[in-house]
Amino acid sequence: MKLLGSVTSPFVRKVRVVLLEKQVDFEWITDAMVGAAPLIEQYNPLGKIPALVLDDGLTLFDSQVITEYLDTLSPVMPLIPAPPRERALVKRWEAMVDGVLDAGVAIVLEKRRPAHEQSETWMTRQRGKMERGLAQMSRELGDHAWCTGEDLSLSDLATGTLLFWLDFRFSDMPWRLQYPNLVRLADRLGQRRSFQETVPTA
Ligand SMILES: N[C@@H](CCC(=O)N[C@@H](CS)C(=O)NCC(=O)O)C(=O)O
Repeated sequence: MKLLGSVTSPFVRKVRVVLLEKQVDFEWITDAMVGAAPLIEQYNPLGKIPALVLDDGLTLFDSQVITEYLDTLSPVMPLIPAPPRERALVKRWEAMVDGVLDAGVAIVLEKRRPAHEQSETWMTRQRGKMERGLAQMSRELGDHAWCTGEDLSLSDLATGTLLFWLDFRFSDMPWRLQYPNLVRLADRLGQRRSFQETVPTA
């Protein structure tokens, strides 16, 4: 299978981390967003990375569909539990992380527009989503070792990609001062090979 993505996308990093944790082999195509008619558009009509192209030609997107598919592929390191409530809690957490990322990516893109076209009001609205999402994650994590349930799951891997992406793109966001429990989680995740091998570069 082939993964189309970039080194800086947090959604792509989440999928790469899952691929490494699940020990699934893949070919990595990093220039999928380059050029006037980027390769990704041939695979995902929405033109968004990541996309996972299976060996039979079927292309999977978005990242939540891909992570769920990968978890069913291999029994190594189960990431989404089977019981309905536990499963929903993990999927809900992943949605919360991705929502914060959507807001963050929207701000990054807005800041790339000419200054006179940028909307402060709109960026403030996106920033509110990020701040409320992080606060909720920290509240729900509390003193637990992992975000949902007793074991490491997709919730934790997704949260790790978010937190490290904030360091990368939102270094002014004081999450490390505000949420010591998220820092502890990030410190533990950062020791995993899956995170060490997927560090974004500018
Ligand atoms: N919900 C999507 C979000 C993916 C996404 O927003 N990817 C960004 C890069 S971080 C992208 O490809 N943006 C290009 C665009 O929106 O045209 C997912 O989870 O895969």
